[in-house]
Amino acid sequence: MNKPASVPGQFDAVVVGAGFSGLYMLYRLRQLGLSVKVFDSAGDVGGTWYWNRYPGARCDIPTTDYAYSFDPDLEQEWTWSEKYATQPEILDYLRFVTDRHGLRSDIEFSTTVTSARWDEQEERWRITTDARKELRCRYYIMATGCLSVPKSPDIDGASRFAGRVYFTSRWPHEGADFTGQRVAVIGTGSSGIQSIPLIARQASQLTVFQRTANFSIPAHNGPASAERLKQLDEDREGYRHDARWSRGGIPLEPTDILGVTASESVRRERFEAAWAQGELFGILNVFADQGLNPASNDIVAEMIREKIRSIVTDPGAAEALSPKDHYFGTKRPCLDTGYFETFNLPHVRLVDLRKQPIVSVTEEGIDTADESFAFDALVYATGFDAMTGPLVAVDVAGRDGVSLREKWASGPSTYLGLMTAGFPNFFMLTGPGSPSVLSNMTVSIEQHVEWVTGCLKDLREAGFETIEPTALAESGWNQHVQDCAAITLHPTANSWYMGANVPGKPRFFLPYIGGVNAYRQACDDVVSQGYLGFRMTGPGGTRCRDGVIRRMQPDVAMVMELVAAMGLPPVDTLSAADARALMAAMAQTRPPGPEVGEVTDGVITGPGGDLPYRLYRPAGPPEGPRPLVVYFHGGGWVLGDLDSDDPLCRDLCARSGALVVSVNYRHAPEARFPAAALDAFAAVQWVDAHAAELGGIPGQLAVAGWSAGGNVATVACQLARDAGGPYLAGQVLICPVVDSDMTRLSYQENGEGYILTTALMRWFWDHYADPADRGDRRAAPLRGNLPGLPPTCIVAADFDPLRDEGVAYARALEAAGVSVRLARARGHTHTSVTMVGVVISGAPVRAEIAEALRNFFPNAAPQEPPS
Ligand code: N01
Repeated sequence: MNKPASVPGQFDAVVVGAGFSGLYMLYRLRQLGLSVKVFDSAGDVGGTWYWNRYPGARCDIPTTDYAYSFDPDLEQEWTWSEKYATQPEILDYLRFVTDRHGLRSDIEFSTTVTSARWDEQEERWRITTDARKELRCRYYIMATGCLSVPKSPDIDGASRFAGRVYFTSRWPHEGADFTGQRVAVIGTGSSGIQSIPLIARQASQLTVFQRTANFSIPAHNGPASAERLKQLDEDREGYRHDARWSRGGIPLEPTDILGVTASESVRRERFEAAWAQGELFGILNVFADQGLNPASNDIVAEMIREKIRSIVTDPGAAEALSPKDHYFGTKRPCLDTGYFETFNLPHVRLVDLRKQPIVSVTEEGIDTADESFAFDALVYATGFDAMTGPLVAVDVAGRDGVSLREKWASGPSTYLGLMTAGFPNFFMLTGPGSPSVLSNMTVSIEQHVEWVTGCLKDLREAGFETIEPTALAESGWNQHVQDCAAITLHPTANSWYMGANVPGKPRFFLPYIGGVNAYRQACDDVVSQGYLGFRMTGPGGTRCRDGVIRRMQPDVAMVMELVAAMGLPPVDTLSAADARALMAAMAQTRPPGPEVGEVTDGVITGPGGDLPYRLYRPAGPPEGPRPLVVYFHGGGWVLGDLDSDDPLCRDLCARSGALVVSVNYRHAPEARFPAAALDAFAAVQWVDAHAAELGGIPGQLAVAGWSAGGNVATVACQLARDAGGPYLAGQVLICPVVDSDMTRLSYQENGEGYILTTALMRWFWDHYADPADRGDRRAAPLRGNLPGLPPTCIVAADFDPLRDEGVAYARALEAAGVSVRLARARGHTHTSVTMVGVVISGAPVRAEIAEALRNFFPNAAPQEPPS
C-alpha cells in the first residue's frame, strides 16, 4: 500500500501516465516506501492500449515477450490467448495487473498534468493539472510513452468534412460500424495496415490513401509459439534474463551471415524462414549487415517486394504497394493479417498520393490533384509526434525557468534517455536516447523503472536529495546515440524515428539503436562508476564524478569485442615470422575494399634491392594523367606488405582520384634502422622520376602512410626537403609513429587494450632500432628540423597510444610555419580508421584524408566517394 502524503498536496513522487511504464513505476516506488501520485488523462489504466482501440489493433511483439516479467506469479496466472494479443486482451491484462497489486488507489484518471516547474528554493517540482490542482513532489517522472500524442492532420481542409471522422489513436469506446459505408483511410503505417483489412470487411467501398508504401510481413497469428512456451516453461528466469541481455529485448541469436556474401540458396532459405515465422526481429535478422549495407538490405527488400507482387493481383496496385523509397527496417516495418490481400477485393481501391496528392479535404470527401472522392467516414491513421511530443506536451520548466521545449528546440538532449541537464529529479521512462521503440518495450520499460528505483534508493542511502546529469555527460551520450545511428541506414529515411513525419520537427534520430544489452550495460556502468556524469546534492554536500560513459565508436567497440573473443596470442609474444603469418591469415577474412579502375604490380630498385610496388588507378574520367600519392603501409617496420593495406589504398585512390603507389620497404629485424626510411626516400625519388610513365602528372606528388608507414613517409619528406627534391605537394600521416618517447599521456591512457599496446610498440622498436638510434630524426622525425615541410594532414585517434605524438608533431609543424590539418579520429583506435568496409565510422575520417589529398593538388578532379 502506498505511503500517504505526509503534507497534503506534497508527494515524494508524481508519475504521469498509467500505461505499462507508469503502473510498474508506481509499484516500485511504493516498495521504496515513497508517497506517490499518478495522473493519466485517460479514464482508466492502459496508456497506448487504452486509446488505440481501432479494429485490428494488436501488439507486434509476441505476447509471450510483451508482458511484465517482474512478478513470476503473475506470469503463471495470466495466459495469453494468441501469439499477438488484441488490444482488448492487453488492456484486460493491464487492468488485471493493476487490481492484483491494488494500484488504482494512487491513480487519478481523466486528469492531465499541464505544467511542472522546478522550485529552486524548495528543491521540489510544482505540478499543475487541468483540474487546477497544484501539488509538490521531489521526483517528477514522465511515463507518458513514446507514441501517445497524435500528429494533428496536416492536410488542407481537414476540419471541413461533414461525415464521421476517426483517428486510429483516439478510437471511440463504443466502436465504429462501417457497414454499407464509403470509407477513406489515410495512412499506411502499422495502424493503417492493421485496421484496413477489418474496415474492408464492413465498408461498401474502401479507399486507401497511401503516401509511402510500407514494408509489411504476415503476422501468422494463432496460438503462441510452442517452442517459446516450452522454453519459458523449462526455464522462465533464464529466458527473461536472455531477453534483458539481448539486442532487441527478445532472446534471439544474432546471425553473422552477411547478405552480400551469402549464396543465393542461403539467402532464400533465411528469408523464407523469417517470412514464415512472422516476427519483426526475425525479418530484421535475416542478414547481419542488412541494417548497415545497402546491397544487403536490398536483397531482403526485393524478396519482400516479390511477395507483394505475388499476392496483389493487379500489377499496378502491386507496384504502388511495393516500398522503394526507403531501406527495409529504416521505417518501422509492420506485421499484418491479410493486408496486401485486401487490395484484391473489388470494393477496395488504393490511391497513390505520390501520383495524385491530396489537394484538400472537402465537405463530401477528399479532392486529389486528379479526382474528387465522396465518403461517409474518414479514418486518419496518420501517426504520432513520436518520443518528444509526449514530453513537451506538458509545460516543463527546470532551473532558471528554462522550458524543456526551449532546451529541445533543435532536438532532444538526454543522458541515457533518462534525464536531462537543468531538470533535477526529472526522469523520463523510455525517453529519447534510450532503446524504447526499437526494442521490446516491456523489457525496456522494466529496465528503466528498475534503474530509476535503484537510483532513488541509492540517493536516499547516501543522503542526497537531488540528481541531475552534467552537460559533459549528456553531450557525450547524445554523441554516442548519433554515432550508433550514423553507421546504420536509419538516418536516410523520412521516418518518425527521425522526426521526419511532423512538419517543422528537427531531423534527429530519436531512439538509441546500440541495443538493449549495450544500453543496459551502459546504465549499469554509470552506476558502478559512482553515477558517472551525474551531480548529486543533499544536506551532506555535493558529489559529482563527471565524464562520458561511451566514447568509443560503436563499430570500433564491436570489432574490439570480436578480436577479444578470438583469443589471439599477443603479437609481442610471437616471433616476427609468426606475427606476419597471423596478420596474413587475419587479412583473408576482411572485405576487399572498393573497386578501382586498374591495379598493377611492379618493382622499384631500392638501395638494398628490389622494392615491390602496387599502382592503383581510379576508375572513370578524366582520362589522362593524375596526381600521384606514394603510400607506405603500417606494421611497425616489421609487419605488413602490399596486401595488408590493399583495401585502404583502394579507398584512398577511389576517394581522392589520385594514383596511389603503395610501396613495400625492407622490414626489421632482417633490415633494421634506417633501412625502411632510406627505402621510402628512394621510392619517392623513383616515383617522381617515373611519374609520367606511371600515368601521373610530373611534379604533382604527395606521400602518405599509416603508423610506421607514416613514420617513413614523413622521414622521406624531411630527406627530400634536405636534398632539394623531389618536390612534394603534401603528406598524409595516419596515426603515425613520430617519436620514440613512450611516456606521453596517450600511452598511459591507451597503452593496453586497444590492439596497439605499449608492449607491442616496444616490440616494434626493439625489432627496428637500437636504443641509441631511437632519437635519430630518421627514427623520431618529431625531433627533426621541420620548417619547409609540405602541407600536412595528420590523423590522431582518441584511443591510440600514438595520439599525443601525432598531435605534438602537428603543433611542432605549425610552429615551424607548415600548414597543418589535424584530423581527430573521434572514438577510434590506432587500427580502426584503416579498416575499410569493416569499421563504417572510419569512412568520414578517410573522406577527410581524401579531401586533404585533393587540396594538395589544386587541379585534381573531384571524386565521388565510394559507396
Ligand atoms: O503511424 P505511422 P502509425 N497525408 O507514422 C501517413 C506503433 N504501432 O500510427 O510514411 C498522407 O507509422 C504516413 O505517410 P508517410 C509502431 O511503432 C504499433 O501507423 O509519412 N499521409 C504513414 O503512412 C508504429 O510505427 C502497432 O509518408 C500521411 C501513416 O500516415 C507507430 O506506432 C500498431 C499524412 C502514419 O504511419 C506509428 O504507427 C500501431 C498526410 N498528411 C502502431 N501524414 C503494433 O502493432 C501521415 N501520413 C503494436
